[in-house]
Formats: sequence, C-alpha cells, structure tokens
Amino acid sequence: MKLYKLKSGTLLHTDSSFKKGPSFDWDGLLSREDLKRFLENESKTWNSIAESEAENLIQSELLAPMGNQEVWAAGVTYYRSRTARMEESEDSGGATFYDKVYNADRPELFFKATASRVSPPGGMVNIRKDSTWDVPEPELTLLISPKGKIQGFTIGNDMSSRSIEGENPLYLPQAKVYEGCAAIGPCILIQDEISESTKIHLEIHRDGKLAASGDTDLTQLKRKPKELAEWLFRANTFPIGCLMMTGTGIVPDGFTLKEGDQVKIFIEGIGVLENTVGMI
Ligand code: DO4
Ligand code: MG
Repeated sequence: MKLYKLKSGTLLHTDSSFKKGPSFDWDGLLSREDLKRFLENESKTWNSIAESEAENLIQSELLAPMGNQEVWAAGVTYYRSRTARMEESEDSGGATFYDKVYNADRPELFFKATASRVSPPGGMVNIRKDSTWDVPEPELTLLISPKGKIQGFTIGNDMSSRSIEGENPLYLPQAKVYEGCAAIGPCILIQDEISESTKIHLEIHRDGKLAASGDTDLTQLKRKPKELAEWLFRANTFPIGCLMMTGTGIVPDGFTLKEGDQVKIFIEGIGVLENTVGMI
C-alpha cells in the first residue's frame, strides 16, 4: 500500500486501485502504531478514482509525505560511501574515521533536517554558495513510529557538500543541514520490511542530457534498517515518530551539481523522487 500526501487530501494506492480521502494531520497520522490497519479501515469510505486521475494528482499536487517529524540519517553504511569519504578527507587527515565507523558496532547517525528544510517531490533542493563540490545522496528512508517500529519506506535525498565535509569532518553539520538540504517522497510504502534485492537508481540531468547516474541495491547496505532504528531510539524519544535516511551507496565520481540540474532517484517498489537544484 502506498500513501501519498496531496495538497487537496490523501491518496492511497493499493494493488491496482486508487482511493482519495480527506486531508489528515500527518503528525497524528504517522504516529499511529496501527497505521496500516487504520488506513485499511479508513479508506473503506474514500472515493475510488481512475488511474489517470490519480496520475494527474501525483504530477501536480504532491507534498512531502510527513508532518513535523525530525529527519535523521545514517552514514557510511555502504562500502562505496566509506571509500568516497576516505578519498575526499585524505588531505584533512580525517580519512581513517570513515573506515573505522564502517566497521564499528556503533553506526554513524546524525540529525539531518527539520520538516521546514525538506523539499517536496518536484520542489527545489539546494546547494550552498560557499561549497564547491556537491552531490545528491539517494537513500532508502524509514518511517519509524514513536515506539521505534518501522512502519514504512520512502525515498530520501541527503544533499551533501563534499568540499565542506572533506575539509574537516567536524564540519559535517554544515555540509548536511541547511535550507533545502533534503527531499522526501513521493509516497510512503506502508510495510514493515523491504526486500534486500530492492534496487536504487540515480540520474542527474543537465540541459536535458544525462550528466551522471549510478546504481546500487539493498544487498550493499551493511546495516539492517531495524538495527539503525534501534540505535537511533537508544537515547532518543520521538513522540510523533521520525524519518531516517539509511545512507548512500551511490556517489558519482568526479561530479558536482550545478544550479538547474534535475535529480531523479528511483527506488524499486516506491517510485521516483525528482527535484531541481537551486542555490542558497
Ligand atoms: O559521514 C558522513 C555522511 C555519510 C552519509 O551521509 C552517507 O554515507 O550517506
Ligand atoms: Mg547520506
């Protein structure tokens, strides 16, 4: 079951049918421990709509599928991320930290964004004016309930400045957290597990041409989603639940984003998250 947040209500896609329902308070909705059952029951009274109408709504009305939940992120959970970060921080002497965290029991977890810093599907994600090397990070993103249960999966873009982080790992919050530093969407796939063979694909288009691309799949994710959620909840409470990006396995080689680029992230079974790059 896929749950979309629309400007004019809520869209549910189950098997091959679409139903449109009212607007919800998404703080309350996503904090329900019985989210799947609640939606199954509620949607019995919603209007069925044709696929073409649903596609129009998805094209024109999508909001980020969240309320005021905090967005957290895990890092260096794929070998590719470990290696790319070791390369970018070689001059600063920070390289060994990435190798250590990749192999450590405790994962790297960091605060990524408040809801106001998150862009919706189709919206702008930003690169910073004081950064010279910027990438999108396509990441499977977990919806976690207040009790720490994984309720669903979505797509996250963890926009990152590689020049700022590479200069000194202590600059991580500045490389990661700023206005328009993340995008989430297009929907939440409501289920508690996701297949390890799920594929993730990135495309970056510039002036109508493919400028960079990459692929990975969840077999490359070193830590299980459940394990990451458990670490996050060790010493944090989330009264309205939270979202958690699980790290990137795609880091385009020798590439930096430019204003106007189109970033498309595909995750099998969830959909496509597309955003345009702006500057702040
Ligand atoms: O260690 C810095 C951030 C890592 C990250 O965001 C990732 O691996 O996805
Ligand atoms: Mg990341």
